[in-house]
Amino acid sequence: MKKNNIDIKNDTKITAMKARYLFDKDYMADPSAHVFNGKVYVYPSHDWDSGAAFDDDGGHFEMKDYHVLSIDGDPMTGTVTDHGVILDLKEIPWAGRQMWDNDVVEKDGKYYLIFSCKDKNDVFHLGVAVADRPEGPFRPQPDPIRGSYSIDPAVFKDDDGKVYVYFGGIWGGQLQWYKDNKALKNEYLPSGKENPLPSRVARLTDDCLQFDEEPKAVIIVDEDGNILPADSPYRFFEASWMHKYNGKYYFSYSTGDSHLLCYAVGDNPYGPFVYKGVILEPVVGWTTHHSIVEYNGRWYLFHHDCVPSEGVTWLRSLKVMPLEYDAKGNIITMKSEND
Ligand code: FUB
Repeated sequence: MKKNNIDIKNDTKITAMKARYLFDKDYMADPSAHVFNGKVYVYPSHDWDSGAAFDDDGGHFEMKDYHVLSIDGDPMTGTVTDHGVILDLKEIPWAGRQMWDNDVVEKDGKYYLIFSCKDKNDVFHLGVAVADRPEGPFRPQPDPIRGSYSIDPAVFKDDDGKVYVYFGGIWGGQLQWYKDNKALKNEYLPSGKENPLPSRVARLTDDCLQFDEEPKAVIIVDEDGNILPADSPYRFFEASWMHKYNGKYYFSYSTGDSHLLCYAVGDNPYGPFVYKGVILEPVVGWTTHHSIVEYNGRWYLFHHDCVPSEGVTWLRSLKVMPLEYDAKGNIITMKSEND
């Protein structure tokens, strides 16, 4: 049987996995989790009810600051601490509005928060803010990363110390405004059997403040080497993440309008990545977004849903659940269950 995208999905067994709501005192989303100094830190977006109307470009996500959470011990049971505001829109010289997803990497004892935000002309870029501790406070750079565009940065430090940022998101994330890293006169969103818009990856400079190279396309192929087409429900939309398992590079992402978290596996940080399957079935709410982290020999999927806000898609709540692999290194497909 030809292993096309649909077959891969239809063959899949779905495991219901109990998830924990991490923080019930506030709405937060897009969790980027990392272990720093033996503790899990979670860098989310900070949702609030701004009154902005819902639209297809995410105008209702009008976030204006970032917090960081830390967890004492096991993510499923440990006490969660909110360390408060680590960066405010008002402190970023170039920013206009909408502080969307962010992520943090540690390099040579400093912590670099890479974040997506619109400039004063309503164009998304990636910015950097630097701290001496994972809890911040983070000091923003005066300008965005040169040549950066779109949203959802995920930072990955490889075993050799090199740092890569994966980024991009279509529709409200503006990825369709660019081709070959240049702004288009007219935006273009591929459809049907055309190649889809890919996520991008670029190595960062040693000081983690700029791209060290032109961003490259993150190509996802099926097991026959064919690029997943634009009309595939498993194609990239936004929310890139990278982790390494048994020496392989696992690129995971949200499929946006088909509401899945999927993954693909490659042999190096640039890919190509071979599509492997669905990590998480759709959650309540339009967006789904995640990170994957190992803590004390166990793996966890951080994500969000809108159950506590009763489906208000711009008021999301953070969740965590165990993530498991089979003997071949495939991630077990899950459904997020509440207590
Ligand atoms: O939080 C705003 C946007 O919603 C993120 O950038 C996307 O990934 C989606 O989760």
